[in-house]
Amino acid sequence: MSFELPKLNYSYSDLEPILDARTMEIHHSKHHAAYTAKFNAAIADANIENQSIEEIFANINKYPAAVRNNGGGYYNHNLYWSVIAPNKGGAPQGELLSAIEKDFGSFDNFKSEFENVAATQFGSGWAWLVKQDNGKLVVCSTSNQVNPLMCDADIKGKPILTIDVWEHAYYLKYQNRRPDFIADFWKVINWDAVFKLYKS
Ligand code: MN3
Repeated sequence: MSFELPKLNYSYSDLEPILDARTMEIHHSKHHAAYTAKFNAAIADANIENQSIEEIFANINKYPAAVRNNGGGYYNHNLYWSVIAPNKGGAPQGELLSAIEKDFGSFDNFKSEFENVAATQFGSGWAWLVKQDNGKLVVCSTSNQVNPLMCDADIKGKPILTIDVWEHAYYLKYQNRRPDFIADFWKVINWDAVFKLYKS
């Protein structure tokens, strides 16, 4: 089985001005496409083409680094594109809002915690909202292309929201101002998509 670069449900310019069209185009058609191609090559080399991506991540420490780096790059960007959309933002509603309030005290507390881990992740990486096996929601960050589905991640669970804090995700518009990008990111989050992941 080989993995395919997903088509986006919006055009590269639809998330302007937060995610500018040039950043979106390079990010999807170059970075994500390269991870996809290299992941397919890495799983062919490792003879694990018959496995699901979840199975691969559950044993990621047994495989060459190329499987982790490119498999993470493939999966993490898929999730990222799926939780953002034009004309979204705001706050989650109903059951997801209740779960966030239960585990973080308030939506504002959650926002602060998520912004803090995203801003303080040293170097390249991702920040996550994760649903753990016991149902509890937690926030964490990972370096490079590690994600919470990988067996050796510090915090494990099902990722339901993520932000890419690699410089390629924001540098053309925000340059060194990662915190400004993170603050603007709330305007493009698709909470309906996050809720679907929470319930799935
Ligand atoms: Mn990226």
